[in-house]
Order: sequence, then structure tokens, then C-alpha cells
Amino acid sequence: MKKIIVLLFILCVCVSAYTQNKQPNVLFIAIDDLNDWIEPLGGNKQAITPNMDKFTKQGAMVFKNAVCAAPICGPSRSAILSGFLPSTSGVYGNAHDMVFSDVVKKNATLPEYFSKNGYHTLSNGKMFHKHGTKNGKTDFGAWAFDEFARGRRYNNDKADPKFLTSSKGGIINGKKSPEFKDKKSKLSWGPTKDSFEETVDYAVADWATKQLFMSVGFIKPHLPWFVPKEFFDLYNVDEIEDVIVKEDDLEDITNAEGKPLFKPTGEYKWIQKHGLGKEATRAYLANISFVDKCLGMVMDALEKSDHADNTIVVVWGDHGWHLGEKLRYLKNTLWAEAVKPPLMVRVPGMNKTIYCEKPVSLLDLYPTLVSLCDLPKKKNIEGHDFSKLLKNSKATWEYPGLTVSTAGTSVLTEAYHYIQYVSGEEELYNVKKDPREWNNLAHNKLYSKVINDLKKWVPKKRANPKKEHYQKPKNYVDADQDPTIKTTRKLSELE
Ligand SMILES: [Ca+2]
Ligand SMILES: [Ca+2]
Repeated sequence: MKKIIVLLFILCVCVSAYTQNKQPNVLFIAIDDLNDWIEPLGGNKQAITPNMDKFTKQGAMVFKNAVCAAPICGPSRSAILSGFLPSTSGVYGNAHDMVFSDVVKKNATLPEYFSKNGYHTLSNGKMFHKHGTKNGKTDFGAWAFDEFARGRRYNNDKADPKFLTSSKGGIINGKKSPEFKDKKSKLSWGPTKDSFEETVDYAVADWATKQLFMSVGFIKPHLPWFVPKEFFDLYNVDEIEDVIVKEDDLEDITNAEGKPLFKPTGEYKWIQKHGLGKEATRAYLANISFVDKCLGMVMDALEKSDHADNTIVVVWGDHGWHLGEKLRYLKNTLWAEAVKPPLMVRVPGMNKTIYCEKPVSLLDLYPTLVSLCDLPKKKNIEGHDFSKLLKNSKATWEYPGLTVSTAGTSVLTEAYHYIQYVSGEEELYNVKKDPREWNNLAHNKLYSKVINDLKKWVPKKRANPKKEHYQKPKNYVDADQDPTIKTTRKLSELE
């Protein structure tokens, strides 16, 4: 490993100013579609994630009630990197590219702000969501970094056909049958023929160990759940415990006429019909163990470097995932499973796991890192600096965690979870008494004051998305990133 240069950051990263002024490096690690099924959070006790466990035990704050600003990849990452909620930027869906947002046009993103203030930023892997551009190329967010790399492997994204399960393809354990088919669905899993060293996330982690550090984005456990067999073999499918699901959970989520607002999804029914619940759980767990190993590579390299004692490490998932809860297998809902991603933060000097119950948001990472690195306070952005919680996990924190989707807004506090849909329908859960959020209290008059207090946090205005949208090149894996966007981002003119 090269020992020179350092780096860092996360999504950002980095450091050129480091040698002059002792500002910390930042290692920013994004994990795609990771829910709370990891050892530090205990969302599924069967999970094997020794590297996440080691990382927190050696010193990190684990946020048990962190929320994402949006429950799906593109908008969640756009909010973290821009510092604006979807309701302000107009970035609610994966088709909305934040470079066209009025507020993003005027304001430096997190990595740009660090560059503006003397840091050198590097990134590899999925940090921003990708978009097509008007030149027929791809916007991977390369414009936001001083250096941008993309670790690729070209064959790994396929499962060994003998063991493939795919709802869209109508295949279960390699056997094809039309009755298995569910065209609208994207679920698929299975071991690859390729080895660990042939995967994209390995390439990204390997790059990180050689550079030394920066912003790193791993793409598993995002679908398809294809990882090498050794990770499936960590779990015996017959011993997998079923996810606890309340079969009538959706019946108390109704409109004013008492009509249910939600139904079990086709994917949920497909898994039930074919008895694949344990296999789906195992596939997701295998993908988590895979990405845990990639994270371990990066953390081991940091530990062996000269920068371990002067590096802030942030490990975050961009949103959660349902594995059967609320009768669905997906993200992009306003329920706890989707709005609560993992968030673990290490600042130099921490030496044990510290849990924090406060509902911080991934949106808060921008102002918090600015504060921790002693940069000038960034004006205009919407998150809140939580650096005081890193010193005292019980410090006063007056903000709820807000998550904004196309469907509505979720407001999470330590006591309640309130959801307000754009249609006006509501849900309320007492998360202390009902952590699985089974019992909707929204129609119970005893809670009207609680609801009135929580609904004040729902953004009053929802910015319209920009219509500008271009198709991604067909094979985006090989596509060139579009170099023209960076020329539109003049750091000296961005606030
Ligand atoms: Ca994601
Ligand atoms: Ca319910």
C-alpha cells in the first residue's frame, strides 16, 4: 500500500491540506441498500458481519434511529451530498438528476465544499446515483471530486445459472417454469461462479487500500443478490429464522372510509407461494457478509496506515429494505424498515461502541463533517450539525428525523413515528411500545395532540422536480462519464 498521501473522505474525501494544518482526513463509506441486519444494530441476529462489529468496538458511535432523507438511492444520496431535502431540491426519484436543481446550481455539494476549502477529494464506487446526460454519456457524479475512479469487473453480476432464483425470469434454484414468472418484479439471488476477487466491490475496496482513502461506495446488498458462493455458505438455509411478519399488518392503515391503503406486493406473494422466505433472507444476509468483508479490507488498510489516528470514518447505508415486513420486499416506503439506514461514525479518540438514540439524518452529515473538520460554516443547507452528539450521545437534540418521498413525509422521534402521505392519509406508531410498528394510532383521538405537534415538521412546500432527463447509455458499465458537467461547476462561484 502506498503510504503517502492520504486521504480521505468520503464521499468525499480528502486531504491535501492535511499535512499543513492537522485537519482530519475523512473516509466516507456508502453501502447500497443495507438495512439494520448487521451485528452493531442487531436487526437480524443471524447476520455475520465481523468487520462492522470490529469497527464499532474499536471505537464508533452507532446511531440506532438515524433516518435517510429519502428512502431510495438517487434522492437519498442527492440529499446527503447537496445538503437539501427532496422537498427543497425537487429530487424525489431516481430519474431526477440534482445537477438541474436550482439550489444545487448555486451551492457547492459536500465534496465540492471540501475542495473549495483545501481538501483533496477522491471517490470510487457508487457515491452519487447515475444519470444519462444530453451527450449520451453517464453522470456518475465525477464532477464533484478532485479525483474519481470506478472499480469495475465485467462478469461478476451474474449468478451461476444452476443456482439462480429470479422472480422476473420465472426461475427457482435454476429451474425454469412459467408459473414462477412475475415480470414486474426484480427479485433475484444466487451464488456467482466468480470469486470474491472478481467482484466490483472487491475492486473498489482494493483501490481504497492502495490509495488510502476517500469516499467509497459499495453496491451490495443492492439487487441482484449475486455474490460468490462462500458467502451463501456462511448460512445454512434450513436453519434460517423466518422474518417476523404480521399477516394483517396493513389492515389498520386505511383512509377515512376505512379502506386499506396498501396491499401485499406481488413479490411478497411470489415468495410466500413458493416457500422462498428463508432463501430470500439467506441471500440478503450473504450479500451483507460479502460487503462486510469489503469494508474490512478498507478498515484494515486504514489501521495499518499512518492516518488511523487522524481520520474520521463514516459508514452509512443510503436507506433500509423490507424483507417481508409490511408484506413486501423492497425499499422506497415511509415505514421504519426503509427510512432507517445504518449510520456509524468514528472520530479520532473513540475506543468503544457508543449507541445514540437521537433521530439524526444522513442529511446532517454535511454540516457535521464541516464542523468536525473546522471548515467555515456552510450557509443555506438544511441538515443540523450533530457533532455535539459525538461527544455526548445524550446531548439535547431537538430535531426529528425527516424522510421525504414521492408518497409523503416520515417524521421520526425517539417516541413516535408519524407518516403523512401527499394524499392526506396518516399513520402514527408508538415506537417505544410498538417497535415493529404494527399498531397504527392515527385514527385514535387520544393522539391528536401528538399528531398535531409532529405534523408541524412536514415540509410545507414540495419543490417541483426539473423535467430535464436523459436516457442512460445502454451499457452504463462501460459508458464514459460526462466530463462537461464539471465545467459548469465553478467552485469559486458556488456558495
Ligand atoms: Ca440504495
Ligand atoms: Ca398494522
